[in-house]
Parts: sequence; structure tokens; C-alpha cells
Amino acid sequence: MHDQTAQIGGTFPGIKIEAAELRIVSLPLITPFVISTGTMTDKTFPLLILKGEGVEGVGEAVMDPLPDYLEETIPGAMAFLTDVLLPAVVGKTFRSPAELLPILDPWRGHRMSKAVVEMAFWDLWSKALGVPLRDALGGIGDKVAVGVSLGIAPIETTLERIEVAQAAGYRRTKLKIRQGHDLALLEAVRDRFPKIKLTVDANTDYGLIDMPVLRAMDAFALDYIEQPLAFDDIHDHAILQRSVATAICLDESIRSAVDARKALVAEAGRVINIKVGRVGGFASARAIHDLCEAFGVPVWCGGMLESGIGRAHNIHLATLRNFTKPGDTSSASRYFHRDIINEQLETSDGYMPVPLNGPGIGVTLDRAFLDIVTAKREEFRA
Ligand code: OSB
Ligand code: MG
Repeated sequence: MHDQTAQIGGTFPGIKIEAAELRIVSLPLITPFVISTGTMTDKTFPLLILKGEGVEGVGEAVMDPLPDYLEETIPGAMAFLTDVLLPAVVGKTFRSPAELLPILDPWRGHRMSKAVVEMAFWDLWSKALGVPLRDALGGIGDKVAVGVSLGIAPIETTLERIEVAQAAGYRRTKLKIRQGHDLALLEAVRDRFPKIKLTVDANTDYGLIDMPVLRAMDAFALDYIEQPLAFDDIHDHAILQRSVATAICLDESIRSAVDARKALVAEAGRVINIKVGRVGGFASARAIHDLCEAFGVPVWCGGMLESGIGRAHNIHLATLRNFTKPGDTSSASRYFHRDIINEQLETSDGYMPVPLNGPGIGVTLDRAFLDIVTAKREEFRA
């Protein structure tokens, strides 16, 4: 490899993306994950490997098979990546991830598809530089605080799951809610766990017409209510935030730094959940992070039930200094019997160690297992 100090000093010649490998991977979930928009029984995702000059960068895309979280779908992403994005980057040399943006930005939407290309290149680039992704991004520390996200289940089951999460030291409990599965749940949870750091995530299930229910949540000392209103809305969240004491946290409705600016100016929320896949990559995630910091708004790193590759990217991102609230990157073993990486991403007392087992994302693909769980594989060469 090259001398990293010389490279950081500005003489880095760039790295050529010689080839790309795009897979569809499917991992069964240990327990079905239920949210207001539907139930997931397995985690299916596009995995992108960019190959350049003896190094490989890996990214995991977060769109669902069907447009139930946001509009992107796996079939749409595969077509866009195959027909447009990968032919545009394979065979080209880039000196930094920012040099990819003129290729990605002109296209409308498709932020999750753009993100997987950009994220895989950040991994490739930081490996070529010989530094952890954390350092390339400008993060600090060797562990990040995390909580659990608990899917919709009978109240008794949820109480048991909270017990388990508390025993493991998780720093925050997020309960998925939907209309009719909200106040009674919160009463039961607060009755049993009066002091825990608690949040709820509605995944867009409510409207302003549900103001009485959302206001009633003020009684439960929630750290925030995540995405109560529509996925494409900022305006109504601003009305809601003026009418409830609890902080609103935006997830689905923030897809770019421009969205974040509008939400911050409108005071549509007091917390933002940053998912690097949702917002189109690390450049956008950092811009949102910086903007929130300037507005005095804390952020935290969300998740999409990613495998070890996506989780590693999330953990490195969460080392940026305004990620002051616990993120969603809990132990991979809560979701999967076996991961596609060789390392184990497990928390200790509610902290996830930053994978620093080498440069880049700091984790490595378990190729043999990856082949078993790969449903489709395509190669791209210049
Ligand atoms: O809204 O944060 C969300 C999972 C799938 C889709 C949307 C969301 C979630 C989670 C899971 O809450 C967080 C995790 O990865 O553990
Ligand atoms: Mg959410």
C-alpha cells in the first residue's frame, strides 16, 4: 500500500474503481420485526463491493423490497445501480468521496442507491489511505452509546424484552407504536420501568387529527416521539411540535441537508435521527450533522436492521461529536443467528465498540457464508 501521511498531505493520486460486484443478500431474522407499516421476517439487501488497486470497499443498501419505509425498492435500486450508477463509476479514478457527488447528485431521489455507492467508496478510500473510516470522517472515540428498538408485540412480551435489554445495559429503549398500540403500552412500561430512558417510534402512523393521543404522551417522560406524522411532511410536524411538550424526532422526513434546514428553521423537531442510507451517503449525513449542531439540535444514528457491513458504517458515523443520543446499532446477535462478517458486532454495557480491526470500516466479509446467503450476483468491469 501507499504511504498514508504523504497521501493525507495531498499527493494521493486517487484510486481507480476497477470493478464492482453487486449482490442481493438475504438473512433470516431471529424474530419477526413489526412496525406500523408492516412486518419483516428476513433482511434482504443489496450489497456492493467496489474493487480498486488491491483494495475492496463494501456498502450495504437499506431500501426494502417494497416501498413501505420510503419510496425506494430493491428492484428499482438494482436497475438504477446496474444501468446508471455502476457504469458511471467503474473504470474511473476518484481522489476523494466528494468527487463522486457530481455523478450521483444530478439524479432525482434514489438516495439509498446513491448512498451505497458513496459508502462503499468511503470504505475503499479510507482503506487506500490506511485509516479507519472514523478518522476519515472526523469522528472521535472507540465506542458509541446505543439502545434497542423494540418491534410491536403484546405488552407482556415487550415488558420481557425491556427486562433483557436493561440487563444488557442498553442506554435507551425505543418502542415501536401504532394507532391503538400506544398509551396502554406506555402506561404498562412506565409502571414497571419508571426511570428508564424511553422513546417511541410511530413510523408515520398518526395525523394532526390524533393530537389528543400525541399530547397524552407528554405524561410518560419520553425522550422524544420519533416520526409521528407523514413520511414526506415537515410542516405538520412543526404544528405538532408547538402543541406537545415532548421533543419530536424526525426520521423518514429528513432525506437531505435541505430537508434538515427546513425542519430546523421551522422547529419541526428538536432531535434528528440520521441514517446514512436514507440521506444519500456520508457527505449528506455529515452536512445534516453539522447543521443540527449549529442549531443546537442533538442527533443519533438510526438503523435499518443492517447486517454487519451496514452496522459497521453506522458505528463509524456515530463517532461524530454531535451524535449525543444513543443510536440504534445494538448487537447483531439480537437479529441474526449468523452475520456476513467475520467479526462480531456486540455491545458491552450499552456501548458498541468501533470496529478498528484494520482501516476502513474495520470488518471483513465472511465469503463462504456470504455465498450461501447470496440470492443474486453481478459483476461490472470497465
Ligand atoms: O424507523 O428506525 C426505524 C427498522 C426498520 C425500518 C425503520 C426503522 C427500523 C428500526 C430498527 O427502528 C433499528 C435497528 O436497526 O435496530
Ligand atoms: Mg424511525
